[in-house]
Amino acid sequence: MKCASVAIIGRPSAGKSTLVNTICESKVSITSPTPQTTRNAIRGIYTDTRGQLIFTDTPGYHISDKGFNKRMQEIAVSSLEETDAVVYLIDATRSPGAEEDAISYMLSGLSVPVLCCINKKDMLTDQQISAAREYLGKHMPGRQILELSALEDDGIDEVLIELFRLAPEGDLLYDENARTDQNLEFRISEIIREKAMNSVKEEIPHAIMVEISDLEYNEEENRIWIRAFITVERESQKGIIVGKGGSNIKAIRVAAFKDIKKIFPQSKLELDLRVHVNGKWKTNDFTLRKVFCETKE
Ligand SMILES: Nc1nc2c(ncn2[C@@H]2O[C@H](COP(=O)(O)OP(=O)(O)OP(=O)(O)O)[C@@H](O)[C@H]2O)c(=O)[nH]1
Ligand SMILES: [Mg+2]
Repeated sequence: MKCASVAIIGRPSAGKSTLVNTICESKVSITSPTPQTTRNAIRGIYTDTRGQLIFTDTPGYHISDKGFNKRMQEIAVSSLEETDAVVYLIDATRSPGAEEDAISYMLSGLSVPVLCCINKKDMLTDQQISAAREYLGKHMPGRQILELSALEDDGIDEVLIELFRLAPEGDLLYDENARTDQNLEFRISEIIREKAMNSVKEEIPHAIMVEISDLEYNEEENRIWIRAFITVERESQKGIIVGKGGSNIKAIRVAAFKDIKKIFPQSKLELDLRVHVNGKWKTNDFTLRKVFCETKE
């Protein structure tokens, strides 16, 4: 039996979270066309007869105004050295720039195996593929290169074969049916954040936060009741999230409901979604909690 920890590294929007979801056959990590969607290190677990691969989906590396922070890079490198393998995902639809150079520089010095994966094969021309191969050949010499489409589940088997080949012998660390180690509240809040992010444009997606204020299970009725708050930074953003006559928040609710239901297929589900402007919501939440408690008693 084999067991390995695998970190997925790449630029924002390279498709890291999509890859984890495709491999784990489940929405483990949320995705969107907006760069910097993933905000935490998210674990996705894949198990078959060969053993277990524990993936860490990471927030995309990006260069801030101050450039790549050296200390941050050192931390990143030392934590990557503790994994059994690294998947370096490249989005070859975009030409590599300073960001890609910084990532490949950081990864090229690692002593752990790095599997270079050219993603979005479904969209790539032959020229783009050979340009990516040339880039990787130069910046990641000696590392293996695969091509895949995380979105269309193409080339994934080859990635798994290679990762299991690299994996050390070991017992399973998680239950064989586990797909992620995230707690329920976090998973639900991330699903809502994904739907909210995907419902708006430009800078608003980054202003969105989601908090679950209540999560209750009524065993008698087999009913799950969730109340969540979508928090934004400004009143104008709240208006956009709510939409005309509440149309946007309704659409977010319907889409989130569908995905959350997959976590609880056998139970009745109630989802109460509200929008708040950051800084104001805590007092309101307290009132709501109180009201709710009073109703319950
Ligand atoms: N055509 C195509 N699109 C893809 C593929 N993989 C990912 N995408 C799209 O690329 C966008 C970004 O995907 P994510 O998985 O969120 O990217 P990420 O690397 O996790 O991004 P961050 O979390 O922001 O760092 C989404 O719109 C995906 O649908 C692929 O293989 N082909
Ligand atoms: Mg992501």
